[in-house]
Amino acid sequence: NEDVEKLTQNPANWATWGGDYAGTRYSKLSQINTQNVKNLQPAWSFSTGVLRGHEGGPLVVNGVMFIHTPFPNTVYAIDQTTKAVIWEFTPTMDADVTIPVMCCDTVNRGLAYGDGKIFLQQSDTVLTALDAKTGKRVWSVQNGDPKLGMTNTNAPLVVKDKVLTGISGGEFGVRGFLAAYDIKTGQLAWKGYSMGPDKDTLIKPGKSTTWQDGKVTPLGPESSLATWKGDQWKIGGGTTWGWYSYDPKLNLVYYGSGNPSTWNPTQRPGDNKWSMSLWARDADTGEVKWVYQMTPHDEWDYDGINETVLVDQEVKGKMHKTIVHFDRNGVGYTLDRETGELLVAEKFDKSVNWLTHVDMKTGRPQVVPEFSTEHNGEDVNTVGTCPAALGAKNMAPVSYSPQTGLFYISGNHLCMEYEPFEVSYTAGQPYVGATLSMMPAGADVLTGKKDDSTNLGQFTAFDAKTGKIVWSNKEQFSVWSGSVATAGGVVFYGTLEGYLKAVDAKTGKELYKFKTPSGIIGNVNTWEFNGKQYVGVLSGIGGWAGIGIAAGLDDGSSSTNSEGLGAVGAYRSLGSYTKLGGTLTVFAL
Ligand code: PQQ
Repeated sequence: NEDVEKLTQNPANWATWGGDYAGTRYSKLSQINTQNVKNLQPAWSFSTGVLRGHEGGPLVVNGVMFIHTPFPNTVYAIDQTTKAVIWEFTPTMDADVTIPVMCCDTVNRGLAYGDGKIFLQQSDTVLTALDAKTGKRVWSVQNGDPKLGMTNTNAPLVVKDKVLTGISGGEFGVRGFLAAYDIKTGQLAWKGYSMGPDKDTLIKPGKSTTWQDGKVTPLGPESSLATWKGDQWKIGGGTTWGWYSYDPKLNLVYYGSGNPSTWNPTQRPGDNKWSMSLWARDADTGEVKWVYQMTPHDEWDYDGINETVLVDQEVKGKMHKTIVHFDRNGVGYTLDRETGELLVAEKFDKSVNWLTHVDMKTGRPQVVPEFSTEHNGEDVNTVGTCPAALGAKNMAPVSYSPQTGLFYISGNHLCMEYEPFEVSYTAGQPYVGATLSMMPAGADVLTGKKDDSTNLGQFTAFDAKTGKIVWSNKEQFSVWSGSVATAGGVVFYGTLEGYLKAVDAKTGKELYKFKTPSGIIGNVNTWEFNGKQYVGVLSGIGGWAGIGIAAGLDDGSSSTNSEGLGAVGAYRSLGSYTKLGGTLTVFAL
């Protein structure tokens, strides 16, 4: 979409979740720099009136700010001069049908702008287009059925004359897809499923490719069906609840698909393609250009949905249009985004132990049998697997600075116990099939050597050209907030205790911190208004890591409490640092 592209080229705006179509989360603004960031002050704040986990971040388009809340998904347009609400919109949704099928808090990752409209992907799967000037609904379309376990948490993305959205529900046996709707009418233009027959996945045998035998190889017919038993693919997961990026020159959209359902691997023999995969699809037709599966036959819930960042880099002496992806499974992948050639695959946290390495020829992880939950079997507790199910990194998007050539990763540092059990499918009911608990990794990020560290997270700078960690700062809790890198040489991120932090992009040195009213799981965004650079973030504890506080699950019993799919026990002490509450805090010099 030319309008969106133009808006994102002007750093006064923050017009897409990633700041640009490439998802770099880099701002050319430099008024706030490494020297003066210590003088940063909160400029104003705004309470959203909602208590649960606040993901995503403010959009700023031509001076107007748009913010959103978790369920009930209220949208506010705010005048930055008066700080007055220009309009607000709250959709009508059935809480009793929607909230019970949201796996990991009632989060929403944000809005999209395009064609004079704000696109809101509601929790109940309804996709709504609002007039950006008035907040009046232009159209709505039903994207899924909550009665079948479908919900939505993702931010949409406007590409050309379409708006892209996905689906959540991997813990309910939902079959994932990416859908494109017409921005004017809401009519479905195409829908590409993560699994099933080629006519559903929009894979063109002989033309769509994958990485195999050390080369880009055309896919044969029915490449997904062959990797499932019977018709299990119909409830196979591979949902698409993360972030989508777009390369206007190649006209390709990129994203990742999530875990295969159920979490019990013994019940679903085969590679379960194309769950856990990176996808490149034609923006006009949805046809698959290439697809690459990172974690075949998942045994740990390492959803492959994390963001894809599109930057051009020299790898092994050759320039490539690359796609960079830091997966839940602990591996940072660099591929050629035009061809799908696998270039680099290295761990971005060396405590990761479920694989020795990725075989660059087959593209497959070399699994350590000790940590194979299938090898150990149903009703057997596999202990000491790192990372934990919530990954070496969860959904909080990375940032990239062209000044340093580095990626900045919001990371987790936990291991887990995982016990799969037999589960049967009932539409609309949880289809998890594993009991989990999670604990600190107790190992060094840079070496993987065991130590007595208790930190649950870190913020890491990584070189995706070489696959090397450059620096890493320990954090007491997981970093569940998306970062932003700026031309001022500063990188900003939030912490679960609620600090907004600024660090030096080159060294990681902490330059500033401020405690916001609640834990931060939102993305830090930056923009300019009346000649001044602002930094803004939503705080409001929740998400999977904060589910104990957000949903009030903690009964205070044992430190390995498996409630909240293992998160309650691991993050128990978070309650001593932060409490519920949604607030936007805006900072300036
Ligand atoms: N959501 C969060 C969060 O917002 O903190 C964390 C997770 C989700 C996960 O770790 C998941 O595995 C997950 N899985 C699905 C799915 O499989 O459909 C959906 C979601 C979601 O929509 O929030 C999460």
